[in-house]
Amino acid sequence: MNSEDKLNPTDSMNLWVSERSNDNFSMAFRVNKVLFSQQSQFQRVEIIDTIGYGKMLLNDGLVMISEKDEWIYHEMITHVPLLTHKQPKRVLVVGGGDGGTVREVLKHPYVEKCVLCEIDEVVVEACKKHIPQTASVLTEEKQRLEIKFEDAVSYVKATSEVFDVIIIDSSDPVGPAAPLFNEAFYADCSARLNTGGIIVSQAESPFIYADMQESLCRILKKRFKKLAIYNFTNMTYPNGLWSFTFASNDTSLDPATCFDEKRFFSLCLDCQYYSPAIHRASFCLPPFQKTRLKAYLS
Ligand code: SPD
Repeated sequence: MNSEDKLNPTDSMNLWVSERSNDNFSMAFRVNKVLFSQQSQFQRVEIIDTIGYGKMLLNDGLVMISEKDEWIYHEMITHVPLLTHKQPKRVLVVGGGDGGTVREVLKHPYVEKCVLCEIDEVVVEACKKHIPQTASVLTEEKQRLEIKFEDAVSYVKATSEVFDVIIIDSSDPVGPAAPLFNEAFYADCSARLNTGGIIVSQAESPFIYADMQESLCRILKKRFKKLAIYNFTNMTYPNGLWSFTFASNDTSLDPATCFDEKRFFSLCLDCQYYSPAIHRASFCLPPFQKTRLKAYLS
């Protein structure tokens, strides 16, 4: 038997993992091997090696990241607010236990402290072991990173720390992440922002979760004078187009235009999706989304 005759184990297994969005649509990925599967105190945590998308993290069956394109989401959730803020020194990342957002935050040398508040230690430990592409920073960074295994709702309520940028890198609004989409949580977050502070949140898809996106905008609009939404496209999340909200009480901030392009080039950020042109373009919303959200955007 020569090497080409060898059986690929997946040919015989033909195993797929799928994320079902609703009764009529699901997305499926071909599995090579299940690397990790454990019921934590909060959710089922799984890491699966797929044939086409590399390793994937799933929480309660929902795909959080894949190695193939995690950098798109992580660059956009991070560099848009950090380059819009004039001098971000203190950053809070809520959720984000895979480490991808922290990796991007710490590319900014003037960030003195990054707090990662992740409820589920199992996610962090599993990612450190199996997905170093995002999580090696969680092992290696000793100086500027503080990891708290804590419910972020309780953390932002109790802490006296203040931040220049808060990034809500949550999973979907079900299970342990559901309270991260509530008004009470954003009220506490706004109290933890320095003057001129920015809060960015993962805001689901304008195609299939438009109601949820509108509900998040309604909540943010009550707390923040400036609210915008920006989009990116990706391969891993259902339907491709996905959004982040951008909120601040600094009304002079127009995130689509007032960001530090020179800083981007001087830092030589090693980006594969984010660029100043993409930054500007990401705030151009398609009419169906703009019409739906126009009452909230400012
Ligand atoms: N359906 C996935 C929604 C986005 C989840 N957040 C991913 C966390 C990546 N750090």
